[in-house]
Amino acid sequence: MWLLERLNLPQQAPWGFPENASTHGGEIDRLFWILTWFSLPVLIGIIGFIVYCLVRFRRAEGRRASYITGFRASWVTWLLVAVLLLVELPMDLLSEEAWAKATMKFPKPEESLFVQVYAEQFAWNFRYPGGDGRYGTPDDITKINQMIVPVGKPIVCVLRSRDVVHSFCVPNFRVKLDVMPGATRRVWFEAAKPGKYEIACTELCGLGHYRMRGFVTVVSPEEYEAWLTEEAQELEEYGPGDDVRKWELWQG
Ligand SMILES: [Cu+2]
Repeated sequence: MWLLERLNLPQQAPWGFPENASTHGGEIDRLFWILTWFSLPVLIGIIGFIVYCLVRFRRAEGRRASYITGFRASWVTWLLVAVLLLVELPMDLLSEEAWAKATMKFPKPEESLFVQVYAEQFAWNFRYPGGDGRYGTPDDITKINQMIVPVGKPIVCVLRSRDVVHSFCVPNFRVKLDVMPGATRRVWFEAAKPGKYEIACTELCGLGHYRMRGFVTVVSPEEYEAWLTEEAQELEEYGPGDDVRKWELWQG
């Protein structure tokens, strides 16, 4: 242990998961472990079988390889059994609920905060509806690579891409969704604790892919309201920034 202390390694194991900061992240992690442990005996079985065959049927004097031709009906049965055991059981029975909750069952719109996310080479653009609650009006708040959300409120990200396929990923929230040009896709999360969490593009989207990095700052509801007021005041004082023009172009 003294060596570990001397090395001054990070508190959290670098090979583990990033800290979970969302309400549904725990379920996703559980799912990961279920699938991992489920796959382990399968992996051992397959490798064991390969090793057995390598030894048992190795080259020997006078031994000829046998060739199987044609088709046997029993193969279909074996295939179905394998699919049932290895795909249906882990996917449907064990993981469907957590997966559905994370990707399909969205929170009620009246209880959620909607943030528009526009991906482009190579930045994340965020837009908030502002005081009137409507997009495409002069009080919209726009941000580049910076998202601010209140803790404990469902956040629905409405994702679009301007050019190529990007992928919106916030590892601490266990959120990831591909963003395709021409499609509008949604993903949601609820931050469980305040902090600053990294947003990464997890789809190689061009030469500048590496700098497609942003941050979600999770604050208390009061701080969030204060931020909105501050942004509104800034808008009044200086007018909308250049990036608002981009949003106008994208709206069409
Ligand atoms: Cu990208």
